[in-house]
Amino acid sequence: MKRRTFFKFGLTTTALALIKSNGIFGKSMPKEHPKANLIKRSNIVISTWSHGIKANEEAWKVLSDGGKSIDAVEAGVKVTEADITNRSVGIGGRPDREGHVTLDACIMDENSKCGSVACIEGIKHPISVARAVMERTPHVMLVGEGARDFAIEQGFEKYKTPIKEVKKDWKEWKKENKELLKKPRINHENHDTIGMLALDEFGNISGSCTTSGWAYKMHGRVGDSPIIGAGLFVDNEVGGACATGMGEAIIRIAGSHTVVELMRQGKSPQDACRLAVERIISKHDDVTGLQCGFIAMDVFGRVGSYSVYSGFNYALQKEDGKNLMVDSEYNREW
Ligand code: SD4
Repeated sequence: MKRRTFFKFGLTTTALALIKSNGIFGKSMPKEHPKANLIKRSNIVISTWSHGIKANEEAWKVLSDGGKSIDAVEAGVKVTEADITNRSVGIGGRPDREGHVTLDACIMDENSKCGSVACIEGIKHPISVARAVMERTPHVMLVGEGARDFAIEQGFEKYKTPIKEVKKDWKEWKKENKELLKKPRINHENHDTIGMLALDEFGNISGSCTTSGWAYKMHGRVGDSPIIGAGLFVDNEVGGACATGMGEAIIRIAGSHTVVELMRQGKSPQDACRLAVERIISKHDDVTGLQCGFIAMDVFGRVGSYSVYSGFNYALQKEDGKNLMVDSEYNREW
């Protein structure tokens, strides 16, 4: 081979290898699912409650551009976190009893890598901080001041909370609820946590979950949403699940992990969600007013959902271009 030809060939091969390992823009190339030949190769995104519609739209942009599910689930729920009219997720969220808006979030990718922040205050995008915990630290979970310090050090945007309207509501609430810790009624009007699952064209599933938690909770309370296995769980060999509703009940059965393990045993996403809800019911003497719901997706692109009470719904976007609300099946009426 002539020196010039060799040089050209060598350069091209090196460039190709670099693009293959790092992508054109320095990002790593998405890996295909190990069972890619068995999996329906289409994009799907689902997310809890009607705020999921807008979140899905953003996630869909990433997926339809050939992006990875982990990028889609982060971009999607950031829309909800930034919506100051939302009272149960992100910067517009309601505070705890002491007036602090403490946020919980977690994220999990197709390689079972995960990151989480709990009880973080004054940061606009907890989900991105959770991702940074996953990618830039040796840990999985950071909480409270430590999570906030990390976020600031990493350059994440701060945001002063509670916002004015929320502070006013909290003051009113405080006047009337000096001792009582009221359980909120969770439905599609007051919304709740956003949990999102996405399947990308490489056959890989990722998930995200973010919330301001139980309105007027005790200071320091952490719900299920930032707990891997409770509010969110993904195993790319099987599928993923997210939870919404009363976090204490979801943690008691490691809810999302339970749903994924039921799918591993061969249950459909729908049956897996139903069985997890039935397990929650079986662990409580009285489930009056206790709303919990799950959404699930398997690697074959099948989805399902189930809740204790009626009124739970989720947003579903598939390849046909429609982004629709779907009413969940449930165990009982309110
Ligand atoms: C949590 N599942 O923190 C979340 C949302 C919530 O009342 O608080 N719902 O438990």
